[in-house]
Order: sequence, then C-alpha cells, then structure tokens
Amino acid sequence: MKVPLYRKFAELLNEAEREKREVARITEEVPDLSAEEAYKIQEELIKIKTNSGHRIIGPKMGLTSQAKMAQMKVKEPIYGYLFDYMFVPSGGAIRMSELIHPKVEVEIAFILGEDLEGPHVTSAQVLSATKYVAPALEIIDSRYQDFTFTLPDVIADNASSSRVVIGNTMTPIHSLKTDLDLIGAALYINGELKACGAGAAVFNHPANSVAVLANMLARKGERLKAGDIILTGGITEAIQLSAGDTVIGQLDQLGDVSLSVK
Ligand code: OOG
Ligand code: MG
Repeated sequence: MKVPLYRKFAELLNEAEREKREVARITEEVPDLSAEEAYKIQEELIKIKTNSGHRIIGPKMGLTSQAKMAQMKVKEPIYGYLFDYMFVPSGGAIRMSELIHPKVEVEIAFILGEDLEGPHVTSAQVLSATKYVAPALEIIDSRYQDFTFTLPDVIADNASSSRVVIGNTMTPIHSLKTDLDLIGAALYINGELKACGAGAAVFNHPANSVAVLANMLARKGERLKAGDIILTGGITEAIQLSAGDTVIGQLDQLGDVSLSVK
C-alpha cells in the first residue's frame, strides 16, 4: 500500500471520530492489510491530530487480557495514543452526543519517572522507572460499524481510543502493600457490579504490559518518556455505556475513579 492511501484511511477515521459516525472496516476495501501497514495509517492519524494542535499525554496498550481478547476476537496486543482532548477529570462527565457507541474499561495507569527505551525492557526495569500508579477508566469508541474489527483495523483506528479518566490519587508504586498483580478491580455501573478481576489479568502483571509497549515502540525508534501516563489495558471485558449511567471503578489500594454519562 502507498503513502497517500495511508493518509486517506487516516483522514476517514479522523472524520468518523469528529462526525461521530461509524465507517466500514478498512479490511473490507484492503483485505490483505498487514499490521505494519495499519501502524502506518495510525501514524498518519496521530500526525493529523498533532498538526491540529492536540497533544499526546501518553501511549496505551490494548487487548492485554484474556477477557478483552475474547470479547473483541482479536488475540494480539496493540498500542495507540491518548490525547489531551480525551482527558476527563475523575467525577466528570462525557456526553453520548459526542461519541458513537462507547464502552468503558477499568485499567491500571502507570506514570513514569524515567524514560524507558526498548527493545529489551523488562518488567523489573518498568517497576524501577515508574513513579506512580493510578486507577483509570478508559472509554473506547471504535469508529467501525457495530464495534467489530480485525487486528489491522483496530490498530489503524488508534486502538479505539476516545476518552480517559484517571483517579485523583496517585500512589507511589513502592508504597503498595502487595504487588500490582494481586490488586482487585471492580467496575460498577449505576451501583451494579458489571465486571471484576485483578491486575494479574493483564499479562500476569501490568508492568509486563508497559515492558511490551516499550519494546513495540522501539521498532519505530520511539521510547516511553518520564511523565507519560500509560494505560496498561482493560482488566475485564468492556461494558457498553448509555446516557444516564454512573460509572465507578474501584481498585484495591489505588482508590476509586468515576464518571457520569450525559
Ligand atoms: C480496542 C482497544 C482495547 C484495551 O484496554 O484492551 C483497549 C478495543 O477493544 O476496541 O483499549
Ligand atoms: Mg483500554
């Protein structure tokens, strides 16, 4: 595939997000689209956003738990980028009218104190480079029809990134009483428990997700930077949102993170 085509698909996905409408999967038009080509489309999409003044707050991992892989029928981890315009303060609101068909995920966020450069980053290095961890809700909103896609489609679509809520408490990673894999997570909507799990659901330990991310980014000469806010991936399956919902994510030792849907 040629560069102008990468650009064409990136523009299509960006317009779909801005106009809040679903589009056909790219693989319907280009059935043999590879993951490498899809990352080229994603790079064009990121360029369109940064050129229009949006700032990256950090990269994120997706499809890092069995629950997410089974739900989306895609069995490989992916990365994408979170932007400043996606940030919602904890306790804040999102509007259904701004989104297509959003779902929410409960995640553990890492805030780095030092840069991390692949390709041989280990989880031990991630733990020593991490300053804080925090509870997070991610709102994913695939730009594709019916929220279904193949691996290259979802890569091109910036891993369905749409909104992110980070809890108000940043916990220094070394002050935790247990390891992050043992931290329980519960997702409530309107007071009803919708999904629950533990940090171990994410690659056995969420620090592994950050290590994989650093090593994937090294392929294009990028590194994780001090100050980056990194989402490690949904611990459970994602839950569909509706207007009027109140969402609370509770994580052992990390605290709560909440959101309402207007
Ligand atoms: C892709 C994004 C997945 C996660 O945490 O697993 C993701 C999707 O499921 O639409 O953000
Ligand atoms: Mg996610």
